[in-house]
Amino acid sequence: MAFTIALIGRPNVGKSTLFNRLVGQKLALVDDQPGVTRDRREGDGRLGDLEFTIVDTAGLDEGAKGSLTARMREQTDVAIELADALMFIVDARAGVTPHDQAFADLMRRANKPVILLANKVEGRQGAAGIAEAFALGLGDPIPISAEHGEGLNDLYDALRDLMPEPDDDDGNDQEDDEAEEDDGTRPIRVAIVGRPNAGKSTLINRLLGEERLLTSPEAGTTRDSIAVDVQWGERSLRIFDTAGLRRRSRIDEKLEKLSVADTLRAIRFAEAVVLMMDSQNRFEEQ
Ligand SMILES: Nc1nc2c(ncn2[C@@H]2O[C@H](COP(=O)(O)OP(=O)(O)OP(=O)(O)O)[C@@H](O)[C@H]2O)c(=O)[nH]1
Ligand SMILES: [Mg+2]
Repeated sequence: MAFTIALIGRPNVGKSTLFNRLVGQKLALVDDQPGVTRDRREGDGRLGDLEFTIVDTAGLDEGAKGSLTARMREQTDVAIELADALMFIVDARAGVTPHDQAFADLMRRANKPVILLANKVEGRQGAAGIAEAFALGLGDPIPISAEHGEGLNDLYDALRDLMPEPDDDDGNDQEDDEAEEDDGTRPIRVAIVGRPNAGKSTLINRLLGEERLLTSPEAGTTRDSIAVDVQWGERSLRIFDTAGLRRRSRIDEKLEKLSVADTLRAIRFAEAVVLMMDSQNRFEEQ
C-alpha cells in the first residue's frame, strides 16, 4: 500500500484545491462556499519524486448525531484512521478560529505525524494567520498557496522527512499495474447515473458491504463523482458514483453545475453506464 496522507481542516480552507494540485488534475470540486466536499476522495498524489495516496475529506464540522454533517464527519474520521500521516490545513487569511483549535486537538489525539499548512498566503498575505498557527502546537506551519502553487518546496521537504525511503519496489509496482492493464484484468469502468435520490450510493455501498459513500434521504447528497473498486466474482469493477441529474432548466446553482459536469465526465470515461430509477417516481425526461 502506498503511503497515505489525509487532508484535514475546517470547511473552505482549501483542502480540495491542494488535493487537485497534488494529483495534478481538477478531480475534486472546488467552490467558494463552505461544505462543498462530502465524500472522501482518494487520488495518486505526487510532489517532486515523492509518490503517495492523497485523501480529500469533508471539512470538519460538528453536526447533530445522525445528521448529514455528522456522517460527513464520520467519513473524515475514517480517513484519519486509514492515513499514515495528516496534513492539517488552516486558512491564514481568516486566521485561526476556535474551530481550528478544536480540530488541532483531534489531530494530536490521532497520534500520527501531522504537517501543519497555512494556506492562502500568496503575495505575502496572511502573516498574522501564520503567527497564530504556531500557537496550535502542531509544529511550524508551512505557508502555502494551494491555488497558486506557492510553498510547495517546503511542503516537499516536510513530506520527504516523514515518508519512508522509496525502495526499488516502486518501479515494479508501476510495471505490475501496466501488466494488469494488458492482460485484461484492468477493472471495467461503470458509471451509475440517475436522478437525485434514486439510491445510487446506497447500491454501491451494498455491493461493497461497507458504508463507503455518504447516503441520506436528502436529494443531492453526492456532489463529487467518486470511484470505488469492487470485486464482483471474477470481475474487477471500478464503479463511479455520480451526482444525480435533474432537468437542465432546473439547475441554476453554480455548485450543481459543477457536480453535473463531473457526472458527465464519469459517463464519458465509463465503459458501461447503469441508469438507476426510483420505482416510486414516474419516469421523467431528463
Ligand atoms: N486566495 C486563495 N484562495 C484559495 C487558495 N486555495 C483555495 N482557495 C479558495 O478557497 C475556496 C475553498 O477552496 P476548497 O479547496 O473548495 O476548500 P475545501 O477546504 O476543500 O472546502 P470544503 O470542501 O467546503 O470543506 C475556493 O474558493 C478556493 O478557490 C489559495 O491558496 N489562495
Ligand atoms: Mg473540499
